[in-house]
Amino acid sequence: MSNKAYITTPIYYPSGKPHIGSAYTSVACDVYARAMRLDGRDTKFLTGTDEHGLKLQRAAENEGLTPQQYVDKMSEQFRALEDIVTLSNDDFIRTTEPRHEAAATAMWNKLNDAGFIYKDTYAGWYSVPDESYYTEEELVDGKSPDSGHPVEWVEEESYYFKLSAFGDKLLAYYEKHPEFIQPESRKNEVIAFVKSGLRDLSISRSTFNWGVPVPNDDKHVMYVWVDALTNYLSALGWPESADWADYFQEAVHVIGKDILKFHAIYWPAMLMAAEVPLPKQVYAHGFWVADGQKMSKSKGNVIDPVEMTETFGIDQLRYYMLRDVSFGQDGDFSKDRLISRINTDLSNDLGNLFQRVLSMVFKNCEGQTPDLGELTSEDQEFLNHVGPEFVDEYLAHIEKLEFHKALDVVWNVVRAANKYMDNQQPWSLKKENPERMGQVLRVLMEAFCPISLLVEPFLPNSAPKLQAQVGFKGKTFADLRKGTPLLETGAKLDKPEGVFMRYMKEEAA
Ligand code: ME8
Repeated sequence: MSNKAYITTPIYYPSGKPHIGSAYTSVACDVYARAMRLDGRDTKFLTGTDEHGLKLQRAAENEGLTPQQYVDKMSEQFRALEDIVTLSNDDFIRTTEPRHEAAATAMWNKLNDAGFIYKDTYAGWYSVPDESYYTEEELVDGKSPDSGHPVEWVEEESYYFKLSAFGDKLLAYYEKHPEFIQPESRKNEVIAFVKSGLRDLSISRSTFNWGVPVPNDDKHVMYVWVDALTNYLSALGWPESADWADYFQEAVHVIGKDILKFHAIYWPAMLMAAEVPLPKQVYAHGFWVADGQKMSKSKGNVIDPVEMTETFGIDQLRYYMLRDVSFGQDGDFSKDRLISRINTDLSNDLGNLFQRVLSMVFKNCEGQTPDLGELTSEDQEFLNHVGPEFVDEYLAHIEKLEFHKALDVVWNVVRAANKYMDNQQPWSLKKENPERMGQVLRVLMEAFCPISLLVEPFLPNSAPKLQAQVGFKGKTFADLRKGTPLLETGAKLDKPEGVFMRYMKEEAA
């Protein structure tokens, strides 16, 4: 298995500010990247902004700015997501950067040299918000089938990509690489779409100029999606860099289900035409709605990640989004559910467990890690939950982007720890058997090592606090695999502080 990992978000259109959807995709990728790094993988996590196209040109005009001034300003709001939800991205690509324009040009030249580009006249419908072409038959009530936005009639000279030549090749590829499109239901949609027949794709525009110029024809700019998809390669220094392929073959493109066709059909076809090996996976997650309704500016029900993190905390929002809905399914964003996840899972189950145990150690064991001693069968039975298989099971879910299941694996152990504590009742041993009390607390502290490390990808701000309280700092999954004992007897501990506050429902009103 390769030691590399590469995870990407879609590059976002910087025509508004980031909303809960972009925060969601980015957090999911961040969790994967952090887990891969803790597992010792050489990891790249890429995000960025998609800055060309008619939509952005018009948005700039509306504000009286040049497109470049507009995207310079707006792209910063997406860079700010790094702080808003604590992202650990290694790079942030903007499609107006020279390194990207060079790669997009190289991609065009490869498609052209291989004979997959020709010139013709395009006549059909275009949806600017979707930056997508549609035939008459594809429209729903005369509007975009993807977003319901109005479409415009476009008639212009255009370059075409011979997408129609790739139907069978794509179907064969999906068959041979069952993991390429996930989840399964999305894969089936794509297969049905490809089987219904692919038409060649218009890939240039000549009625506006905010795009990457088509090589040797300055009347045309590239269709924004051809330019945008190439970002996943440009950030790796393709085609010049020595190691782009090492990362790209491990690429996992996480996207919303709205842009599946572009990533699972157009992109692999372009790569096949350019003779670039395909990424490992395209994973389409579901959509958030708000109280059962599609979020939209006009309805005024758009969930703002800044407001959510300021009210509830960054790690709390991250946890809720990845725990409450299985990745791949749609989700209904609910403050009540968010609060109950904070109170039940984070504050009660996890936070109180650490606080109770570590306070007892601080008060009754001279603030030092107690001795493990000779384990009883009950101790051993409990510790069996937290051996190397714990990490393996968790990681297997992360690799499949089953975030809610990875968290389930951790919370099963958290619950087992609470049960062990209730059974052993260390507080009642204080007087007659302080040694056994210390041992029970130490057994629990041993379990806190993997727990506090495995939650770190999800809770990057809180987990280090938990780790510091246990005295298990700066560790990796390789350390966990060494098995018990993970702590040193006699290590000095600080007075523990509560890490997760409870929320009262009224506070959210
Ligand atoms: O499509 N729930 O950019 P975009 C969940 N520039 N996720 C959501 C969401 C919701 N309600 N709304 C949006 C583009 N998203 C192109 C991509 S990639 C080469 C080019 C997320 O700004 C989801 O990941 O419209 C979706 O795919 C992405 O935001 C679209 O962002």
